[in-house]
Amino acid sequence: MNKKFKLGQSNHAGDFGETGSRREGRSQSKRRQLQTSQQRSQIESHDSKSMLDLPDAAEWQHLPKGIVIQRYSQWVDFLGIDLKPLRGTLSGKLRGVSLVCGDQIHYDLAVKTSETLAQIQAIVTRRNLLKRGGIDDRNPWQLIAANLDEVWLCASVLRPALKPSLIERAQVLALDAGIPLIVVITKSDELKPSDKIPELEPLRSTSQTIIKCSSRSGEGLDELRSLLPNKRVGLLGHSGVGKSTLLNCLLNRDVSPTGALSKFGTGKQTTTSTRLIPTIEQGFIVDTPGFRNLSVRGISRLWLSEIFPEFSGAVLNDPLRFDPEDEEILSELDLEFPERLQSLQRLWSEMAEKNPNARGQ
Ligand SMILES: Nc1nc2c(ncn2[C@@H]2O[C@H](COP(=O)(O)OP(=O)(O)OP(=O)(O)O)[C@@H](O)[C@H]2O)c(=O)[nH]1
Ligand SMILES: [Mg+2]
Repeated sequence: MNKKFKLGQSNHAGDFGETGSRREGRSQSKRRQLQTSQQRSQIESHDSKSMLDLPDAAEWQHLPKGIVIQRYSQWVDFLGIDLKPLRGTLSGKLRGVSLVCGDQIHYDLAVKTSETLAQIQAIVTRRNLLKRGGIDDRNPWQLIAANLDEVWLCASVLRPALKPSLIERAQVLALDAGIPLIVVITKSDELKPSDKIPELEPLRSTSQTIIKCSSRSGEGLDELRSLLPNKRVGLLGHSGVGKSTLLNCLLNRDVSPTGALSKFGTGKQTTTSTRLIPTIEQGFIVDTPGFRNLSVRGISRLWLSEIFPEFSGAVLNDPLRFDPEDEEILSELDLEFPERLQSLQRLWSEMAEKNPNARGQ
């Protein structure tokens, strides 16, 4: 029986078969697939600027506007007029553009396929874009969500344990995106009434808003619910801190699956993709998979002075000059929370690992 093999995405697939043996064809096919993927990666290996640039949407303004719920490799789910969920493909000219939850788009109902009802023709200029540092030089950024009014950084105290460094990282990313941040301390029912959460002391001495809540006892839920109407919120936090449970409780319906805690640290989140959920009036919440780390790579160090206001310019300019183990230096700096020097040093060093492609940072 003749075995068939696929020639992949090559535009020149028809060149094969007429010449050479099947084996030759196969290796050529592989080579071409590699070339094609290299060409594609040249388009899509976004340098910092092209990754954030969007084609001009002006000529598509006559088309209806939607908002992205979730991006898949082949199509995009979005809310159309009257918040109707629709599935669409991306027009060819948007190839290589990174679309994220919360993006506003113009869609055309005249272009359908058997699986999709519309084609997305343009992305409206973003009001803001929440992103974190990328994992390698090919991906300077990992985009999280666009057009947010607030970021809620969720952190539990005990299970999983509170990591102040995650809060500092979220502060950096929110500042960089120009989005206000609220720190939401989840699972307060697990704490003794006497537990004052000393880990939060440094934050309390700043203007950072902190809201304590529990999806079990109901503490803090009314306050959070009152923030929802017309508000576009991004939910961030480690896996298992109770983001999706909180979302379900706030909306009194199961909109996002929740899971057991045992998998914390394994990298297996319950929420596996970033997804936008409509809330009250024009509001929405973007639920995200728990992050193990929020990288600040490539983000400007200038934000550090706002997150660490207790340090002088001399320390902020070069924190590594100061030995955090040296009692004399610590007493000279007169720090109420000496451990903050190490936090500052960690972020400062990571920010320096600037992506060679990142411009204007
Ligand atoms: N005690 C207590 N447990 C909670 C609370 N909220 C959530 N949990 C539990 O915490 C576990 C994780 O909850 P999820 O809502 O799935 O956590 P998540 O942050 O969405 O996790 P990922 O989707 O993996 O990022 C579940 O077993 C919940 O029942 C709470 O307020 N109190
Ligand atoms: Mg979840």
